[in-house]
Amino acid sequence: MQVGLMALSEPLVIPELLQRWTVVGIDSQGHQEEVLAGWREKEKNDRSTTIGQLISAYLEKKSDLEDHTVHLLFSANRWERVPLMKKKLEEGITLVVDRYAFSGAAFTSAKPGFSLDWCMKPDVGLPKPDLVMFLQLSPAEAALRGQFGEERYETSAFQRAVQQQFEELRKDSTVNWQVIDASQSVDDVHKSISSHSLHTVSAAQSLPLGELWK
Ligand code: 2DT
Repeated sequence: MQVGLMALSEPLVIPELLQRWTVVGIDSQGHQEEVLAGWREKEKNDRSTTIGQLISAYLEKKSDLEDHTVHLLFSANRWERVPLMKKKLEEGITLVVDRYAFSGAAFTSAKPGFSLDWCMKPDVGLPKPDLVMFLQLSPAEAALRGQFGEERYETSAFQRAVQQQFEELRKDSTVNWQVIDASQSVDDVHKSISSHSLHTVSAAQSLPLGELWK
């Protein structure tokens, strides 16, 4: 089976991959983007699921949700996509998944009163990525990038707390974590992502789909 599943912080376009695979990205709001023959379009405002709409309004600060509730909604939003993800994987399609369960665990556990263990539980058993690429950028550098500060969670103090939780998650050797230095040039970041991806996609061809955190 051709299985490649990756989580990273931005959707990925790799010309070498496009020649051979459709890349489907599903982000935290259930937005889906398909990459076909080198052409890509992101429907930024596509709110394709009811749960996705609730999450979107919360992130844009148009509504408030209790912290446990929003955590479970994020997870439910992933689970509602699992049948589609499995179908695509069985068709030999490589999935590129933006953020995925790792952001779920890291962001909520950065809030007061939440343990990492509790935060991981709802996502146990999701399709397991063959590779997780973590694009590392200091919160100070991230703050200099465009539009930072508009959405919920975009404060440097909270981002630092989230980064610490990611460091905890990365200690889990059952997941193939690769840290990419995102302060490099766009070209170098691309080269690094490309080489990790191509290697993983080829290695994953003969492997069965795993279950996350099980
Ligand atoms: P995007 O930029 O990927 O839309 O994320 N988040 C994300 C959570 O708190 N829990 C989750 O499960 C996921 C996937 C990270 C927008 C923000 O939502 C946070 C930033």
